[in-house]
Amino acid sequence: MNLFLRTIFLTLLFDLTFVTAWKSSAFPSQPVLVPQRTSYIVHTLNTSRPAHFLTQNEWYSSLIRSLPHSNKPDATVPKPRIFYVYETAIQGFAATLTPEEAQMISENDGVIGVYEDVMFNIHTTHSPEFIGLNPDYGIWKESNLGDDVIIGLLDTGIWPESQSFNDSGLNPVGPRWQGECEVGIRFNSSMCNNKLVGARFFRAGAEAIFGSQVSDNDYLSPRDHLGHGTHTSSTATGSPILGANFYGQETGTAQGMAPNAKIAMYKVCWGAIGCASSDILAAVDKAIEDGVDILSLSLGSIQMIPYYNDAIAIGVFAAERHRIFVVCSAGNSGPHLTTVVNTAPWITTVAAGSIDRTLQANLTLGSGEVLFGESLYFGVISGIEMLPIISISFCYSDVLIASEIMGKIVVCRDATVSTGFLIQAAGGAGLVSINVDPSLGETIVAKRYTLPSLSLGYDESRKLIAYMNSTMEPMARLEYDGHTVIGKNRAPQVAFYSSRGPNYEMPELLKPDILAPGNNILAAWPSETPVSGDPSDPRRSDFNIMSGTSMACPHVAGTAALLRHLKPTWSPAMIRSAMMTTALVLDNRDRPIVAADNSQDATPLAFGGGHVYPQAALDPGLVYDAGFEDYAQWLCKLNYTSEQMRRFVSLPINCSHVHYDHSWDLNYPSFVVVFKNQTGHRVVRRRTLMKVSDFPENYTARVVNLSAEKVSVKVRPEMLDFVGTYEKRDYTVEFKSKIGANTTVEYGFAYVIWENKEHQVKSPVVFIWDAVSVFK
Ligand SMILES: *[C@@H]1O[C@H](CO)[C@@H](O)[C@H](O)[C@H]1NC(C)=O
Ligand SMILES: *[C@@H]1O[C@H](CO)[C@@H](O)[C@H](O)[C@H]1NC(C)=O
Ligand SMILES: *[C@@H]1O[C@H](CO)[C@@H](O)[C@H](O)[C@H]1NC(C)=O
Ligand SMILES: *[C@@H]1O[C@H](CO)[C@@H](O)[C@H](O)[C@H]1NC(C)=O
Ligand SMILES: *[C@@H]1O[C@H](CO)[C@@H](O)[C@H](O)[C@H]1NC(C)=O
Ligand SMILES: *[C@@H]1O[C@H](CO)[C@@H](O)[C@H](O)[C@H]1NC(C)=O
Ligand SMILES: *[C@@H]1O[C@H](CO)[C@@H](O)[C@H](O)[C@H]1NC(C)=O
Ligand SMILES: *[C@@H]1O[C@H](CO)[C@@H](O)[C@H](O)[C@H]1NC(C)=O
Ligand SMILES: *[C@@H]1O[C@H](CO)[C@@H](O)[C@H](O)[C@H]1NC(C)=O
Ligand SMILES: *[C@@H]1O[C@H](CO)[C@@H](O)[C@H](O)[C@H]1NC(C)=O
Ligand SMILES: CC(=O)N[C@H]1CO[C@H](CO)[C@@H](O)[C@@H]1O
Repeated sequence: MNLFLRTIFLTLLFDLTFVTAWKSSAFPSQPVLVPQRTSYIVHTLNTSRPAHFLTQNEWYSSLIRSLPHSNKPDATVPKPRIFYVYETAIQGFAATLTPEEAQMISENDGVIGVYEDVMFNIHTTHSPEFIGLNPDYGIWKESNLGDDVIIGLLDTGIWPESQSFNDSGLNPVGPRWQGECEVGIRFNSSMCNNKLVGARFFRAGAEAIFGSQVSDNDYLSPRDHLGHGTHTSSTATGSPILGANFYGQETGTAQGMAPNAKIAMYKVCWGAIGCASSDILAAVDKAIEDGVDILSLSLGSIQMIPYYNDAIAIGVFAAERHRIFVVCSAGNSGPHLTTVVNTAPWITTVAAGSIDRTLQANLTLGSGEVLFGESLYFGVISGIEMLPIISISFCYSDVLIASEIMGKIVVCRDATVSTGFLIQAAGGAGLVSINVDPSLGETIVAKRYTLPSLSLGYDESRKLIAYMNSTMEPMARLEYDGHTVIGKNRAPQVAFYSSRGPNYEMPELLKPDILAPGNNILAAWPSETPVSGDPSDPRRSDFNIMSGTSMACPHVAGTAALLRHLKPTWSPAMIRSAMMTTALVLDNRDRPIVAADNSQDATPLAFGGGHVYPQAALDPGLVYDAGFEDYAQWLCKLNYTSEQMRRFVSLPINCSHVHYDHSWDLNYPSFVVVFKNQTGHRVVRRRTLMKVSDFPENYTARVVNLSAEKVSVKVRPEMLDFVGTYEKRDYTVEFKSKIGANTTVEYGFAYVIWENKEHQVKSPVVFIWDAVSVFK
């Protein structure tokens, strides 16, 4: 993977159905928003405050006053210029500044970082049972469904009237909770309850950049207009609702992963604008103070930002130090390599997989052949007669000629919801969206078209094209009865759009960490928001089906809530380790999980440890722990200067004093080994295991060497005996390349497994042969 490709593949990390809609400027009623001003987050070291300032605020105001033109009246610069003061996640403030002013501020003593405010984007019920949760036994029952754990979500807000946030039967929140239910448009304190315990909104950062456009098409309050935050919150913690469905599909009980856990919503994302990093940081700052246990962020940057310039990575590092489990979506820029974002080791990074449910629809061809697709269209279309079918590569408005498509089924590549509107308006009878890009494979992102429609994967699309080639008068019939089919497909599969490793910032840290359900997920939806997100769509529903790593992230947040409740002493790293080492690498057919884009076995670069399996995570046997000291040493290993180190660690750290030999590595539950060109290149890694089971246990090491002809792997010692709980043991693994590297980058894979009769503690290993130093 070369570096040039990397930048091209960065796309919006948003629900895909919205992404495609946006790309084709589907919503003419929503103007393209143009930034009006620049603003910056100024990171200070509070111990360096000059003595004559009594408070941080005095010092910050004086920094602004010291700017050359700060006293000149300038109507375009808002007053006051400082719009946030940060006290918990970092020390510092956010202010409207020109780039030149930001540069001047950065030269002051005690200012350790100045980060331009950048926009992040949101990455867009059956799933609990699919991942092995059952109300009658196991982790759900034992954990009291996550009672008393508070999950903070940074998102687009929440629709408090949804039955998913009904607090019937829940205990009041404990006194340690300091959160608030902020008042705003259509939102007041009565809307919080024993389920939704806090709701705040942060818009000063977005307003500093975009002005009052922030409130266009959105509520100036924690209320959700876009729908994304309502969907993710109910996925993490929604109360059970019998018979939840989206126009008859996915009928069943909808409930979140931790149905008794409590929610705190921090609205930081605004309409078409996105989420300003200064607002996200302000929310993290508050969430730490409020007392959340878990932070779930289904959003990310559209650029790769080094950790030392990433205000979010720096801010959530403080959250981790408060023992908050931080989980983020990996991004929707797959299947290309080196696209994963949110990769700091104190963040758990989640990839998206499919579930074993298809929203089945058939396309019967004139030849009698039946093609299988999926549909979210909810009207009755079965029994319609055979209709002529016409193919129009990309269905842009200028090529849709009414006289040509009237009464016909129109075949389009990668159709959007608005394409559907155009076809409908021109008198088309139906829509078949095809995929002719093999790299997108068989993942079907069901879209909310308004006319009879279905979408086909790559293989079925090829068959349709061949049929249409073979006859002068192609005919077809859409058939669809509104039922979902369970267990028909191999699942999970890694969704094509799920972002992949290697980790650009630090290739020797495997990201993403874990896979969770993210494709075609049913969850709560604001009852006043159009189901397709398009303002001209008249359809409304209390539930909706969405896809993206955004939907995968809250599944892991909910799982963490169950673990936090049952294992209150476990650190965030222990919780992550438990999930990663017990994750599944086989699917519902007991075959290796495949990647939907090429139907090949998926690798740890796509799914980290594998598919999350909460029941097993409760009893992992052994865990890899890590904390502040480990992460600080790891930052040293990135060769950060002491200036850059101070952004994470307020005490001065001189990295050349940090002792580590060549085998030093972060105590992470996975391995990435980068080999340079010479044959026989040898790399040794050290890890420390901690026993969390109650009884003395011995473990033996086993290596699954999928690349055995290219690498030899030796674990020392081969056996470990543990007696007391929380006892620790060290081991090393030697990896030796049997081949030299070539000019292209190559990959190999293995698993290091510690096991006995009761437990299996499995770590994925990725080998990268990189002769040309594509990776740092
Ligand atoms: C500086 O900030 C830290 C938290 O980062 C806090 O514990 C400490 O009390 C602050 N010191 C001063 C002088 O404000
Ligand atoms: C919450 O659920 C309970 C039990 O299902 C029901 O009786 C009650 O009306 C619901 N509350 C609201 C506000 O809808
Ligand atoms: C909050 O709003 C609801 C609905 O508009 C209203 O019934 C309720 O009285 C309000 N509560 C407060 C505390 O203002
Ligand atoms: C359809 O026909 C065209 C031209 O005859 C040919 O190039 C193409 O390969 C055919 N496609 C399929 C899928 O058969
Ligand atoms: C689709 O085709 C399959 C196999 O022929 C059939 O079992 C199923 O009932 C069909 N579904 C609909 C909605 O017609
Ligand atoms: C850090 O510097 C050392 C010594 O110059 C070098 O071997 C190592 O590869 C560097 N690490 C990174 C992540 O750049
Ligand atoms: C860090 O330690 C090294 C070796 O002890 C020393 O040479 C260097 O000057 C120190 N750097 C700083 C910034 O203190
Ligand atoms: C590895 O390859 C690079 C680039 O081809 C070359 O400059 C370097 O000398 C090689 N190193 C070894 C040890 O072969
Ligand atoms: C572990 O192995 C040691 C010998 O190395 C043995 O004495 C001990 O009984 C074993 N413990 C368990 C729990 O099997
Ligand atoms: C490099 O190419 C040679 C010859 O094609 C092959 O034998 C070797 O395995 C390749 N190296 C890697 C790392 O795959
Ligand atoms: C998958 C694979 O190649 N496994 C091999 C790993 O190495 C052992 C012996 O070292 C072989 O027995 C396996 O077949």
